[in-house]
Amino acid sequence: MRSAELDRRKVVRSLLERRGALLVVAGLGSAAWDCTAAGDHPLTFPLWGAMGSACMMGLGLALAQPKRRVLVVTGDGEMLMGLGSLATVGVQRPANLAVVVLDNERYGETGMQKTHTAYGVDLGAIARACGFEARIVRKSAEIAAMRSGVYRGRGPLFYQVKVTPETLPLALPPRDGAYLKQRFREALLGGKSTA
Ligand SMILES: Cc1ncc(C[n+]2csc(CCOP(=O)(O)OP(=O)(O)O)c2C)c(N)n1
Ligand SMILES: [Mg+2]
Repeated sequence: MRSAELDRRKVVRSLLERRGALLVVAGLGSAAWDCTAAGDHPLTFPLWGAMGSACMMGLGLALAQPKRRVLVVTGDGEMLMGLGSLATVGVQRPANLAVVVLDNERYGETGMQKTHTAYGVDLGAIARACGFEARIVRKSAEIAAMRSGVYRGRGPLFYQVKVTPETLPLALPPRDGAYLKQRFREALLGGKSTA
């Protein structure tokens, strides 16, 4: 039987309100729509593709910007496609990186096919074995502790959030990848061309 589930839009909204200087990488599909539903923001980089690479994008940013907090918000399917990235993050150990996986146990974006987490693959245990501090989040009361980890905790942190498998209204970020990159770059670096 499925355990308690959270509303993914509420979870992401709670994580992104009063976000300050937080840098966000959003995995493709629903996770990116959730971030946009919480408010389109120049310091969010939504991936429109590149399934499996959200965590690696977050790692690159965290290493390049060690004074900034970096949050990767992605889906279980996206994370499953990039499992090797957890091992690489575990080797680099960026203290400023948190990964939040919105685990609906489905490939929601493509028709709700079950993912491996529906069959018991334990993403948190994989992350822990790679060197993350990993937590599972099932209740609203646990969101505040996750938020404080994201903004202040010692990374690398991994949160697997059990969310309801539901199809929600689309909230699409800008579609132009070059524009998104430039917008993010300018918001982060203030117009400078290099870090
Ligand atoms: C390499 C690749 N394979 C498949 C897809 C199609 N695709 C896009 S989103 C998605 C499902 C994502 O599932 P998940 O990350 O769990 O997000 P959810 O919608 O469930 O929140 C898939 C299979 C893709 N875009 N790229
Ligand atoms: Mg999913």
